[in-house]
Amino acid sequence: MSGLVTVGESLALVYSPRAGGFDTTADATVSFGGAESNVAIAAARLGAEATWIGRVGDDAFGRRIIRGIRGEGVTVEASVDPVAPTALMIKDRPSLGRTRVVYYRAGNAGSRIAREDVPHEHLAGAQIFHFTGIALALSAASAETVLAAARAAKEAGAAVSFDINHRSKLWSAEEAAPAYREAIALADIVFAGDDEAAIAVDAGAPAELAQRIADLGPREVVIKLGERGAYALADGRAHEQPPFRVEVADTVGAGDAFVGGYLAERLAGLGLEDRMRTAAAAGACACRGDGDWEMMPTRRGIAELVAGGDPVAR
Ligand code: KDG
Repeated sequence: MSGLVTVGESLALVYSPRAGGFDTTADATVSFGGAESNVAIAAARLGAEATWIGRVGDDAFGRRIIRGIRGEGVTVEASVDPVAPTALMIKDRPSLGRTRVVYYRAGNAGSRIAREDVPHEHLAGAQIFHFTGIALALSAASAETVLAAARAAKEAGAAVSFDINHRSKLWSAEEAAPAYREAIALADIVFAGDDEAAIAVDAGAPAELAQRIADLGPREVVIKLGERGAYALADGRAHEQPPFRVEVADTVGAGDAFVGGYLAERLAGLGLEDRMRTAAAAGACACRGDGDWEMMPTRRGIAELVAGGDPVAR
């Protein structure tokens, strides 16, 4: 059915582009977010075939999410929960340069996803199945569903991709660590920030973190280092990716853009250097404006950044 299949919660997003908390600010923009749908959108903008599977409430936010993701060329397989509402995320700026995220998501539709919402025919034909640690954190039902889907996709021949995406507002590092190790052992491709990787394995330099994660099973490990670039270890080969310099408005969603860029190039059959260059460029583009996915680049956006902005030499 699709090159890339992702499963996870997408949630309504209300954010203020101006400095000032929602206790006083009058302006708000309504959109949506969700790590797994962000990755699907990022990959689709780069030409990949992508599917997002999730559960939304029977409400305006749920309909907006479905329409918005479909509008980006992503196939949507969404169940509609008859009882629980779509989750909500609020993002404001208490002061310039500081973003504050608040969730209203406990027990909402996305965390009530169940195995019936991810029938095996939705996974058939996937070359890559992608999920994140957020889906493991939301609820036991969500964790079970996403892990069962990952196993089924793997059995059907897909590569399993896992991004730790630790959310300290959802669970503690101590609670999360064994779940991350279980997901890593199942995955073929793992993405993590260096701080996130250190939750699953002992802290260390990027090369040490990547090796420790690879020792748990995955063949490809990518350590995302934000403004310091990224480090990859794939089939025993290391690659250091310098960052692209951009003016940063908001970093939320940049990690998902990075992952979407990497997976799109992997689906296109490109090698490690190309995957990492596109990933870093996509992540940088996503930082240039507000919204969790709106700034994700097309091929033209990547080409312009690569041509115009030299990676920072360090
Ligand atoms: O990576 C960005 C996403 O995490 C965001 O769009 C929403 O799922 C989300 C979360 O939990 O923060």
